[in-house]
Formats: sequence, structure tokens, C-alpha cells
Amino acid sequence: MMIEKGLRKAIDAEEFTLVYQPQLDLKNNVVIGAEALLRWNSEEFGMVPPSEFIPVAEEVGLINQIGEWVLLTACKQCKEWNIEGRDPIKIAVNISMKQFLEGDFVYKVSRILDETQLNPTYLELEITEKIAMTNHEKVIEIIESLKSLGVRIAIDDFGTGYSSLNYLGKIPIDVLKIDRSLVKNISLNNKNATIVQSIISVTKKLQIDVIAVGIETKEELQYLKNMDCYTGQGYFISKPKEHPFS
Ligand code: G
Ligand code: G
Ligand code: MN
Ligand code: NA
Repeated sequence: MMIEKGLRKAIDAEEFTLVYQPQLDLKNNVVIGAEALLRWNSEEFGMVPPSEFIPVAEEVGLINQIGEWVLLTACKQCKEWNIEGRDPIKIAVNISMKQFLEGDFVYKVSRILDETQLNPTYLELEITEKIAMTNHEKVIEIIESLKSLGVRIAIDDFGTGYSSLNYLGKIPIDVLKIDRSLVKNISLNNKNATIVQSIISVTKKLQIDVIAVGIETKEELQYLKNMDCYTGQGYFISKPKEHPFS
């Protein structure tokens, strides 16, 4: 595991940064949130994508420490944006399975909220479908505790693997992120369009917010808007960047 050693010192060496991808209210064309995405510029290895180092961090037991840094940094940043006098936005943070299931995760979140004084309704924790499907009872318990802090919970990558509309009624989530594999070419792909339409109508009835991710074209955006999908994220709107308003 070549990069393990580098990862161990990355926090102290200040090699991690966060970039932020805006989330747009498609109806009113305003930024309502941003997803924090971790970047590692390693002295030894250069830019290493999260798809490479996050699995390593999970394996060698560094994900909790790194995840805590991400949460703290993202909450601090959001708090700063929200005191700048414009309409407040929410910050979405990706949480890995190990981090989520760690015994003191809820406590850590509450401590970070205390420390940063961020209003909890502006923090949205993204967990993957896979987390939601495994350890069902435990996961529901953790979600309930997080929700009692006032934090919002999103299901990421919905539609990639184990997706089941069934569990939407059982897990108390606030937001569902429709995966980019369903969004891609949605205006040309009748089957995906039908699936997305049914996700949108089910979530509406369950009072779960929906956000379509991976929007890469004007056609996709327009099509989603016509389907009453009112929040979106993707390269067509903006790439991840240092400041979601710029
Ligand atoms: O940012 P990018 O498209 O390279 O992200 C690739 C993957 O890494 C995505 O699945 C994303 O959710 C994940 N990822 C990005 N930042 C974080 C993070 O801070 N924590 C965790 N657990 N995953 C992240
Ligand atoms: O799995 P998750 O949704 O957390 O992944 C986020 C990653 O998706 C980010 O690293 C980001 O770079 C990437 N991403 C964001 N918008 C787009 C897009 O429009 N197209 C593609 N292919 N990737 C995107
Ligand atoms: Mn995500
Ligand atoms: Na993901």
C-alpha cells in the first residue's frame, strides 16, 4: 500500500483541500447548496483522486480522522458563507460507511456543530445506498440520532446498485440524489426518463427532496426541470470549485 504513508501525514502537512460543487434551484436559478469534495495534493504522488485514496483510508483505519477533518472544514466554511449576508446555503458532506458506523460518529457531528456554530439544518450528510441497505437497524438508529441534532440526511448514488423504492418508506431520509447514470441523456433515453419520473413522484409523496446529479447538458437540465425536478448539480451548472458563488 504505497500511498498509506503519505496519507498518514497528509492532514498535518495540509495536503487536503475541499472543493465545492454548487447545487442549483433549477426553477429560480439560484445556488441553494454545495457539495464538499475532498482533494489530496500529495507531495510524493501529486493529485490523487478520492476514488483511489478513500478506499485505502478506510482499509488502514484513517477514514475517521480524515472524515472528521472534512466535516469540520466544510462546516466552518459554510458558516462563513452564511454570515456574509446573502441567502444561506447548505453544505453536503460525503460520509463513508466505516465513518458512519463508528461508535462516536453522532457525537463527533454534534461537537463539530457546536464548535462551528453552524445551524444544523444547513448540514446535509450524504450516505450511499449501500450503507442504507446494510446494517439496517443500526443505520436507522444512527440516522434518527443525527436527525434529532437537526442535521439532514441524503442518499447518494440512488439508482446505481441496490436501489429499492421499498426502503425509502423505511429509512427516514430527507434528500435523495438521483445518480448521474440515470440522468445521462435523459432526454433521449425513455427508460431512464420513466425511472426518474417515478422516483420524483414517489419522493414527492413521501416528502423527500430530490436532486439530480451529473447534469452535463442543457437538454438534460431542461428535461429534468420539465419533470418537476427542481434541484440539480453537475458540470453543466458548475464544476467543483473553491467558492460555490464565484
Ligand atoms: O470528487 P470526485 O468526483 O472525484 O469524487 C469521487 C468519489 O469520492 C465520489 O464517490 C465522492 O462521493 C467521493 N468523495 C469525495 N469527497 C469525499 C469525502 O470527503 N469523503 C468521502 N467519504 N467520500 C468522498
Ligand atoms: O458519488 P458522488 O455524487 O459523491 O460523486 C461526486 C463526484 O461526481 C465529484 O467528484 C464530481 O467531480 C463528480 N461530478 C460532479 N458533476 C459531474 C458531472 O456532471 N459529470 C460527471 N461525470 N461527474 C460529475
Ligand atoms: Mn456525493
Ligand atoms: Na459517491
